[in-house]
Amino acid sequence: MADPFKPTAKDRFTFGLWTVGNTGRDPFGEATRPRWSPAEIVDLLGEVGGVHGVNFHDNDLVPIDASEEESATIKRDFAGALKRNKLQVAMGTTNLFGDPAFKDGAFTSNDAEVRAYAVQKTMRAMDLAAEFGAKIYVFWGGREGAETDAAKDPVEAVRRFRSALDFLCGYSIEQGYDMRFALEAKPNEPRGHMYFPTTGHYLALINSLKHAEMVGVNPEVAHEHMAGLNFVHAVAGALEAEKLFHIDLNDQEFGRYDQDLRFGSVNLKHAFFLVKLLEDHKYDGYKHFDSHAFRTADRDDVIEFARGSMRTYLLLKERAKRWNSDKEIKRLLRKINKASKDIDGLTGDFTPARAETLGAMEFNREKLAARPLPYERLDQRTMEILMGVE
Ligand code: GCO
Ligand code: MN
Ligand code: MN
Repeated sequence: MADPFKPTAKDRFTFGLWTVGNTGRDPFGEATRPRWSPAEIVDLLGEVGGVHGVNFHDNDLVPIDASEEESATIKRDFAGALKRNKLQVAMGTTNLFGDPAFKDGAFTSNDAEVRAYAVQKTMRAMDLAAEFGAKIYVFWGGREGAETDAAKDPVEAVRRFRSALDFLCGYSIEQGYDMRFALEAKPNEPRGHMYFPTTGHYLALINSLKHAEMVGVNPEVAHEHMAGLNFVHAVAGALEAEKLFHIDLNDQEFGRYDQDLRFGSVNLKHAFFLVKLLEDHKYDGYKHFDSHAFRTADRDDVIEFARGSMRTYLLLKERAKRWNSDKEIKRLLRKINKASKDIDGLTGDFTPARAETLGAMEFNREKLAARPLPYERLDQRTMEILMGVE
């Protein structure tokens, strides 16, 4: 029998050049793996098998100081590797954090010239992403934050960020790129504090944009967990608002530095409810593994890391299906949900008549409080399904 947990391009799993290409360098130590060229990384992903596509920051592909000739060679090699490995470019993004020019932010910098340079760099990065057919463009404001609020008015920072996005939406429309933007929040790292710390902050901003319809979010497991929040609920908010345009999957211990661990490797229960949510709501966008292999990994182990990320997703997808069809779960769900068309209708659209009826109703608080909610049983059965007990 074919392995049911073997990914195919249809699963829409993607990896970034900077994720599988991560060299293991950290603030305390040098690289433990060689720097592979973009084409070599695409070959590695081809070897992994079942990957849909690859994502890049402008400077993952073309170094910031590359000459036109160097840039042309890199792009040609990269295009060749995509073709021979049958991989797409799924998403593009801009590096607005690495260069010292962005030491105090990009779109939110106090320096008008830095702000203009950041917008120009993004326009060029969008050109590059469009050249390779990317239709999703991610904005992660790596340096959009502060260590001291004496430096700038945070309200002004929000306005500057909005104005850059409005401009870049206009640029995408005018160029006919047909891109959708996905905004990625993070509470801290590399800045002490970021101006858009959670997915909820971005969901609120989007409604104030000139082209709100083309802008959504790119939530990341680790980022929401760093803030001590429930990632599943962050994604639920985005799904309900029809703004889940992209997702960054990885894992993270609560209360630690940004760890970028392999999806599902820390918090299996959270990962299960996340996969169940995405599958129940038929999320059909890209699933991007924004994580790094352990610093101890060599090339073979990086391949295992990439395979493991996809395999865990597919295993959890199967467990979610199992959960949805489980007799005991179904019985418990029926027991805990007390639907009533009549009563729900009453508190639907407001009318004075409904308010009058509702106002006159009598509720028996003791009876309501006495209703059983066997959530212990439900949660234990959930855990057992997760642990493979049939
Ligand atoms: C991080 C972020 C980045 C972004 C990437 C895409 O914590 O460093 O998650 O990996 O996702 O820059 O814009
Ligand atoms: Mn991250
Ligand atoms: Mn990310």
